[in-house]
Amino acid sequence: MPPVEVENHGLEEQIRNLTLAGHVGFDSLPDQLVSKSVQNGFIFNIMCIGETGLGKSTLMDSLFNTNFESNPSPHTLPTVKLNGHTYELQESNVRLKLTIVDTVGYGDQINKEDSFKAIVKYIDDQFENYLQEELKIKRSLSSFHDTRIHVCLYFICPTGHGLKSIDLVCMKKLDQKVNIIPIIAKADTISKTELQKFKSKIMAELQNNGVHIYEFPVDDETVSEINSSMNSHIPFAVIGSTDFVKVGSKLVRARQYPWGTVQVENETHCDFVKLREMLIRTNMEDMREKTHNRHYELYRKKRLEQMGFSDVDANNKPISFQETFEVKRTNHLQELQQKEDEMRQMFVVRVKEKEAELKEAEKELHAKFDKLKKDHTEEKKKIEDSRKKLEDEVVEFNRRKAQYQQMGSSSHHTLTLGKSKKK
Ligand SMILES: Nc1nc2c(ncn2[C@@H]2O[C@H](COP(=O)(O)OP(=O)(O)OP(=O)(O)O)[C@@H](O)[C@H]2O)c(=O)[nH]1
Ligand SMILES: [Mg+2]
Repeated sequence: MPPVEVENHGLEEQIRNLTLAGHVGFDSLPDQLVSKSVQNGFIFNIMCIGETGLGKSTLMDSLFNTNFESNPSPHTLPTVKLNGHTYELQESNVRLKLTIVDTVGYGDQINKEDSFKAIVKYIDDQFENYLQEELKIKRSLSSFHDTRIHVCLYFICPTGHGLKSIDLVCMKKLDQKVNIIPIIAKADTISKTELQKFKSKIMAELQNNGVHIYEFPVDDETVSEINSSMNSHIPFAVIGSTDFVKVGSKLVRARQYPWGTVQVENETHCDFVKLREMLIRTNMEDMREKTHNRHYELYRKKRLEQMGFSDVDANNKPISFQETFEVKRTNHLQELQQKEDEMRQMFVVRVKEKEAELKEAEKELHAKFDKLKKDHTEEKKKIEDSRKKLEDEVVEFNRRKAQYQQMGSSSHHTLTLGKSKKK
């Protein structure tokens, strides 16, 4: 057995409980942690998924009691786009960097089944960015703008008829990647009795399809009571508004109808307050933590495995990152060497081929040259023959010419004589 293990084992057994004789001061650790966190500020990223015009922007304005000044989206986009905006908010001395990501054109396409792809890609991209930062030699995670989505508010259309197939497909695709809180949008358009049935129907459908939504944690006793009671109210039926109405002496967020007024923050009118309480005031840190410890961890594990890293080797024995890296490096070098050898062999073959080709061409050229030379000699011989013939003819011609001339001069006398006789 390696000595290190023995030592560790010994150490564990040696831990003893001691009582301090007086105040030392490390009980201030939680305070140090709080002040450090406050100094750094917090990051929270929300994704709103829901059909166009379902009240996403209005609800965000209502939740954070501000005006994010978002523009309505068109209904005619060919694909779903994700649109993120980051805001710096401050409440007392706590700074919050809030990012709201909106799905633009969700559910507007004819083929709705593909709507989730852009969303899945966006969520994975944010995980990937974080992973890449984490894998850097020189990391700066404390100043890194973490854009991983901490919560996804899924806006359900208040039809009263249960979930649409796009809702189930999308939530199923996302449930291992993000904390999903389903909410019934524009809940003022559905009656009180219908709402209860609608809620149970939605929960039954989610359960039947194995969709895991985010559950408020009940393991911390300070919030377990409220969280478990709130879990039974999911999906929250919410109403948003940018209008204010005077109730008594107070201005409250409300929607006014010819027959009456719906107050956003009135718990008998809708679950808006419950959502705000759970999302912002009670469980924001839990969602940040679950995103990091559960969803990101899963992504990281898958990605590292894809890259070929593992905690155990082929024989199920623990293997360190360093060892895996060494093995990969050796394999890589071997592959490189093999490739180089192959290339070299290929090069030799190619050179030989080229040489043979060249030789062939040379041979052809020689043959061509010989033929030309032969043709040339033949031609020359022919010409020579014709010249000889011509010369012979010339000689013959001259001979005849001389002969004729001779004959001519002898007959000339006769002719001249004859002529002079005539005269
Ligand atoms: N009845 C009712 N209407 C609402 C509610 N919330 C918003 N609306 C109205 O619905 C319309 C669209 O609201 P938005 O908040 O712009 O919706 P959105 O989902 O952000 O729309 P896009 O960003 O264009 O996809 C506006 O006229 C709002 O006044 C609600 O709770 N109940
Ligand atoms: Mg909007």
